[in-house]
Amino acid sequence: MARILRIGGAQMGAIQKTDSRQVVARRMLDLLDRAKAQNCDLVVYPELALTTFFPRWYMTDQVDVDSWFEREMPNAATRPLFERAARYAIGLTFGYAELTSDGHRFNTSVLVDRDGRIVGKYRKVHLPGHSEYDPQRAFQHLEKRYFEPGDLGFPVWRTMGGILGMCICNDRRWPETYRVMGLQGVELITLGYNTPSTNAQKSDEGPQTRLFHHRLTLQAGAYQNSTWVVAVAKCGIEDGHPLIAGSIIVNPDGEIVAESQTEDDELIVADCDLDATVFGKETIFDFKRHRRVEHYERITSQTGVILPE
Ligand code: CDT
Repeated sequence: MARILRIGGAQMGAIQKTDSRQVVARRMLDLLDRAKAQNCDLVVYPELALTTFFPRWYMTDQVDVDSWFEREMPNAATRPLFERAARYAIGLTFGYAELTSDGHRFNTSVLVDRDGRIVGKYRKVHLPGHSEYDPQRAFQHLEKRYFEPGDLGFPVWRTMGGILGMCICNDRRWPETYRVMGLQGVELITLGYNTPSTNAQKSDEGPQTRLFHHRLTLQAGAYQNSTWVVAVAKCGIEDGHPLIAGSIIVNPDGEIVAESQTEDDELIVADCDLDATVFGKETIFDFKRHRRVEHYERITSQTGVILPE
């Protein structure tokens, strides 16, 4: 019998600076209701789903910075989401800014099972951008200022009848992200993203190029590891700053099977047969038979490029 997970990709349109967590949570509940109407098993929301993409704003006062972070999960704003999802027996994953009890700040996502329990946590490893105000850029991207790199690696979890993993936004551009999960047999990777529609340092790179790079990396990661990949945007114009949409679900052959059509709150749905990952994992990407780790040593021993003499 096929192991089918019906996935709802809950794309979210723009969240403005002034929108409260409660207003946003109501939109997430509405998307959850749409997922319930379509019999989804798991709903995937974007990166930093509860707020505007605040790393575009340069802040020097730590009190201002911490106003964007969550100190516990679930909390007052998100408890209704956890409770309704458990009542519907639907799993969830969403991103938020996490402030730990011992003062660490991460760009985090959680995986919640059908009983409303957090069964997985991932903290973003590849933080893009910079840590100080950069007057050369058309706009700021200060993730390196506000977050520490994740300290949990790329775990996967047995849940909902499969092996699931998470990454977040910029992680999708790095082949190592998928391969580390691929080496644990991952069958479905979820990720949320906030990707500006233009390049702050290259004025001729616009949304078409951005969407091309987005699909290219997701499709390659899925194919090369024979896994499903579900990528969900927060998109539209946030306080004057456009973010790409293009939420997609990619099958283990690297083909797009569902794609959003708007830049608003929108649910994309696909039946993801986890057994469809098996063929690739046992043939062309049977890692045990075909990988040649004796030639890959540089990948973990060296970070930057070392040019030949
Ligand atoms: N949120 C996030 O990680 N955004 C980055 C922007 C970097 S510019 C390509 C991303 O990789 O989409």
